[in-house]
Amino acid sequence: MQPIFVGDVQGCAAEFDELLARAKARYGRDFELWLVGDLVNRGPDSLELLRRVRDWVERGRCRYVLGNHEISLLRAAWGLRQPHPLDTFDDILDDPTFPDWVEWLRRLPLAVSGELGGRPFTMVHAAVGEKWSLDDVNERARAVEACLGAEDAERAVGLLAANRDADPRADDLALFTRCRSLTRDGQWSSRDPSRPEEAWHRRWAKRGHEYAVVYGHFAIQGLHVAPGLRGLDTGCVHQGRLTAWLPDATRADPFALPDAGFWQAEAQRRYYDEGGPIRA
Ligand SMILES: [Mn+2]
Repeated sequence: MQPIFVGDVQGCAAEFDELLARAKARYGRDFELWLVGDLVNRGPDSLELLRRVRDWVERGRCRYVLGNHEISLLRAAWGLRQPHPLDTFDDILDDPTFPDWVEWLRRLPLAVSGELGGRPFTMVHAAVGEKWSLDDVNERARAVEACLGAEDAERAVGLLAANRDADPRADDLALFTRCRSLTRDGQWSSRDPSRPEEAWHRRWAKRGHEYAVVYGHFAIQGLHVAPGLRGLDTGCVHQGRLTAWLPDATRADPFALPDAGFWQAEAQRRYYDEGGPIRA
C-alpha cells in the first residue's frame, strides 16, 4: 500500500482531485492518503472535501490530523470565535448535519505515528516540541485527544476556551496545530520566524531525534525537504500549489536525501485576497 501524504488542502477540491486522479491511475486502489490537516477554510469547497475525506477515513484508506483551521471551525461552532472575513466554512456551519460534523471532527487525532521503511515517524499539522521524544509526542497527543474527544462535550469546549498558560493540554494543542517558530528563551510562537534558524524544525533537528516528522502549516516557507523532515504546505489556497509526498518505503530511510517522490498540482486560480474570498 503506497502512502501518499498531502499538504494543506484548505478547500481546494480541484487540485486535490488532480492529485487523487494521478494516484488512482498509478496505484489503482493500492494507496492510502495521509492528510496533514487544514483540509478546510479559505478555499471554495470545504464541505465537499470533508464529506469525501470522511468516506476515505471510514473505509480505512485515509489518516487525517487536526489543523488550526479545523480547530477554528470547532471554535466557531461553539461560539468561541467571531466570524472572520476570510472564513469560508459557512457551508459546514450551515449544513443540516452540522452537529454530526462537530462530533466527528473533535475525535480526529493530533498526531499519527508509524514506520516508513525502517524509520519511525509522526505526522502532525504544525510542529512537535523541540525536546519531545516520539513517546512524548504520542502521550501529549493522546492527552489532548482524550479531552477534545471526551464523551462530555463540555470538556472539549473548556479546552478550546482555556488559556494556554493555565492548561498544558491547551498549550500542546496550540503547539501541535499552530507553531512555526521558537524564540531564544525557548517559547514557541505561531509567528513566521524572523530568521531561518528560528524555525521550530531547525532546533528540533539539532537534537538528533531518531524519529522523523511530516507536517504542514508553513506556507511561507514552502516545500521543506531535509533529513527526517518533510514540510508539505505549499500554499495552494494562496495561489501556490498542492503537494503530495510519495515516500519510497523500500528504502531503509525514506526520509533521507535525495528524494524525488513529490507530485504537485498548481492552484487553478486565486481563491482570496485582502478583500475576502473570491468566488469562481
Ligand atoms: Mn495551518
